[in-house]
This record gives sequence, C-alpha cells and structure tokens, in this order.
Amino acid sequence: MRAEPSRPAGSACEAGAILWDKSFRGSPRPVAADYSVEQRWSEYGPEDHAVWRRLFERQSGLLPARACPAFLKGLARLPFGGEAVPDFEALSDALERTTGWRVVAVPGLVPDAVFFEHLANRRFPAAHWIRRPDELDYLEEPDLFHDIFGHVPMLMDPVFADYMQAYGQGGLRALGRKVLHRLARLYWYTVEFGLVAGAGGLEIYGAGILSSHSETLFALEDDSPNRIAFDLERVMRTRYRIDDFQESYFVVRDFDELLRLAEIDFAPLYDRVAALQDVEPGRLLPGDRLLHRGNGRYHAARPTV
Ligand code: HBI
Ligand code: FE
Repeated sequence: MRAEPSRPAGSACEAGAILWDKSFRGSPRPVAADYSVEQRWSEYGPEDHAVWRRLFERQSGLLPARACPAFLKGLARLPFGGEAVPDFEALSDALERTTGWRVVAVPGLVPDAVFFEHLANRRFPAAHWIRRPDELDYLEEPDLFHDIFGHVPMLMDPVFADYMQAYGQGGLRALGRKVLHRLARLYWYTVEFGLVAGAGGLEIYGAGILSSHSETLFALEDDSPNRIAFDLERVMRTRYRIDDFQESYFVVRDFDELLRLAEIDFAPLYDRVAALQDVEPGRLLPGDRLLHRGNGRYHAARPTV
C-alpha cells in the first residue's frame, strides 16, 4: 500500500543541491536541486532483482484479466520484463519515442513543487530503490516497483500521458494557493487508485492498485468498497486512506474524460468545494452515480486507530 506523499526529507543547501538525508533509502549519492539522482543500476544486488522478479511475476499473473488494455499494451512495449530491475535510461528511450516522457531517478517522495515541475516537463520521478523481501506487501512510501511497474506503462498511452503533463501544469498553477490537497485527491483517485469502465466490465488503471497484489483483487472483486462514477467536484471533496485499501473507487468512462479536465478552469471549482464539507472515504452522497454500493465490511472490521 503506498503511503500518502508526506513531507520529503532532505534539506537544500547553498550549492542548490540537496543534502543526503539518513531517511533516504539505498546508498548515499549526490542529489541535484530537482531531486534527481543517479540510478546506479550496477549497485542492485541479487536480492533486489529477486524482489523485482517476484513482484513482476505475481502481478503478471493477475493483471491480464484485470488491468485496462492501455496498461497491458504499454507494459508489453517497454524494454523490461521479469528478469531484473529495469534500467531507467533504456526504458526512458522507449518511453520518449512513444509519448515524449522520460523517467528520472529520485530518492523517494519529493516536494510538491518539484514533483509538479517534473510532470509538467514529461519527466516521471521514480524511486531508485526497491523494497526489501520483508516489505513485499506493505511499505511506507512508493518504491521502484510501484513507480516503474505501476505508473510507467500508463505513460505509454498518449491520452493518459497528456493528462499527466496537464496535471503537473495544473499543480504549478495551484502552488501557493491552499488547494494542493484537492489536487492530491484528484491524483489519488485517478492516477493512483483509478478504475475505468472497460468493454467487459471495470478495469484497473491506478498505479497504487496495479502494483499491489491484494488491492488488485480487492478493488475489482471485493463487495466491500463503493465504486462510483468519477465526478471532479466529488473527488476533490473526498478524503482518502493512506495506509489501507480505499473505501471507495472512482470510475472514469475513458482517459479522454481525464484529459478533458485540463480544459476546465479549476479556480471557481476550488471556491465551490471550499464552501462544502469534505466527504469521508466510505460515505455516499445523494448525487453519486453508483456502479456498486459497497457493504463496507472490510473497513468495518478494521477500525482506524
Ligand atoms: N513525489 N516521488 C514522488 N512521487 C509522488 O507520487 C509524489 C511526490 N511528491 C508529491 C506527491 N506525489 C503528491 O503530493 C501529488 O499529489 C502531487
Ligand atoms: Fe504513485
């Protein structure tokens, strides 16, 4: 389960570079002002490649029947498989030829402004470190497997790739306003935990689900969560869980629906939702177009501490 982006560590110093922080995972290395680092592929050990192999094989068994075609097509066209941790330069060359995106290695979560700046320039920040074998099913923050296996294949889809850049541009426009938590909810309920209405039923496109064995099953097949037709205002009002499955998933008709968000002036929308109450993750509203009314059993059995 990926954690909500918390305040990244690391402190800027006069040279413009970021000092390595002991909370960063993996071996210390120079961190540039845009938080990019070297991937240092040769430093991955047999344990790292074995974790990649295990996670890749496990998801490859589940996703053909559950992921959206855009993800499966993107994954098939990227120059990596299940044998070893991918090399970011090689996969960036293939990605760039297709949609103009590249991957930049980073120590982990980066400040919002840095993240938006990368997305606005078609650079996807990906953690250079991969989880340990004992973190296979739960880790605090996004690792290389979540970022590369979960997010990058979707960036091979031209429409989704445009949406991700538009999201970054929207984020830069919103900086300094008190609305970043609303954008974070949009990101969370689409890019991270989004579902799409496919020809034969609901399909997964959210990276937080695609990179999680248990949530791949829960999001599509469990009776517990709500599945609600995507609505921008509703999503911007809806809180989310950072350390467990989602209580509600939002479903878009297609990725054009996401890209059309880029044509909306968010300013009046921010004002409108600011006057309304936030919505708890599992709650339903009268205006919801419900695709599945969840019974909430999973979360009822796990009271939040
Ligand atoms: N940094 N590396 C990284 N990955 C993210 O997904 C990420 C981030 N920083 C901020 C962030 N996400 C969220 O605040 C987004 O909603 C902007
Ligand atoms: Fe992510």
